[in-house]
Amino acid sequence: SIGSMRPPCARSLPQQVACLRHNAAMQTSPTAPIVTRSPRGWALPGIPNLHSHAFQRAMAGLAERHGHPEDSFWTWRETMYAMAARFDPGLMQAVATQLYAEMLEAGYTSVCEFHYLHHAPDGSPYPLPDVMSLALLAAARATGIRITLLPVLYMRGGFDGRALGERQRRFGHDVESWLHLFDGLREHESDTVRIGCALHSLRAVPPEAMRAVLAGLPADARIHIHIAEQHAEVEECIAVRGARPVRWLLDNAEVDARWTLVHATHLDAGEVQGIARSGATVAICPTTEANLGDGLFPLRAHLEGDGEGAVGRWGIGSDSHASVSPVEELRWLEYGQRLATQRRNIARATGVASVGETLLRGVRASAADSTGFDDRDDHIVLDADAPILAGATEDDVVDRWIFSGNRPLVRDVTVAGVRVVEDGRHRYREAIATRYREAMRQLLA
Ligand code: NGQ
Ligand code: ZN
Repeated sequence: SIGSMRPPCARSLPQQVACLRHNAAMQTSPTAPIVTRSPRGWALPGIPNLHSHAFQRAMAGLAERHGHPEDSFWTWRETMYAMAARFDPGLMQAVATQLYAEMLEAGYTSVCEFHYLHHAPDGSPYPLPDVMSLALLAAARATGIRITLLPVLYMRGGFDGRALGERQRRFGHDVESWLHLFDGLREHESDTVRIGCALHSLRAVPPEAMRAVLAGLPADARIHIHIAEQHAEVEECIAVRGARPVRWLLDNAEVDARWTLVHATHLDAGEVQGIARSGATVAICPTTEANLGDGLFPLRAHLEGDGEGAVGRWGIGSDSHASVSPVEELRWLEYGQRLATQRRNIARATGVASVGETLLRGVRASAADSTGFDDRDDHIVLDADAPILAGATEDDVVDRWIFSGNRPLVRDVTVAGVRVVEDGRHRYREAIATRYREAMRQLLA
């Protein structure tokens, strides 16, 4: 509703500065080329993967059978909980290592790991309470991917404040124990490791707890939250908190460029404008949102923003890892809109004719704010000798990469100065896969 909308910059000074900087950046038309010809092929910046639950890689393709006459997100979640229940730190590390190697081979150079599988199966903390987090950091280190590890605060089973269900107990913290975990993990920060904050969802975090955690964070911490993914969640939020989820968040937290809103699928016009003005990034996960039957993110409206120059910022995530491919996420982001609108070339930005380049520039524009990394020197190289790129030029190579064929074109990947993928293969591909097969044998036993 227009009445409850805040003016764009009625907020603290640092936020106003961030807001202005963000608006200025978005209005400048791009000048520097985003793709260059290098001796080994076409060099592009790396793609950040803004949303991952690594353990779910182990169930990709295993929830595609009728189990219930009305299969939905909520029945999928039961299958997912059953898989989560089987994990221990060693299995987590093996699965995440395989996943991160696959991400690098596909062209992702960083991952925001939204991590909530913290405790032993009965819900009690492990003797080393952060051992699951350490397993994820070890996986990232072994593969060379940058990781923004987001330990998740997960406290309740629903908006009504009910306790966590039996299979959710592994996820739970109170504010104090979460802050303790966060502080300990911060000591692992490095060139390729950032620690941020994740609030699982408005469902799982009561308002007072949200305020307490946000007040306890350092000023530079990135904050990610699942929001407005399912209609049932929107309806419950209205019933219990008197507002739609995104509206409630904008009105109850100082949402700014440090924030990443994951999914944000179900929005009204005021929420679309509010997100654009806030400077927050939306992490869109097209293949998972399709797989789970979430609904379609309103991309065009988001890119148009508030109509006064603040445009929506966004990135992509592979989330449940039904697919591990930036090509597929970006392709389906655009295709979903075409199918729904019966129009073509939906992703648009001032000064860029190419849809592929618009998409690539879009994911780059939010990268640092969402991940916390300066990853400008990371790059991927596409195989210029691939037949499908025959005759490509700077002007069309990104469109060809995203919108033609299925052969993986990523030849090399360099992260923080290290070439971790060469000729399409992660340098430790075989050893990592061997360990992963053994982990899957245990998980499926
Ligand atoms: C998750 N995943 O936490 O893994 C969620 C499902 C929930 C996605 N929303 C569980 N894709 O939201 O409660
Ligand atoms: Zn998620």
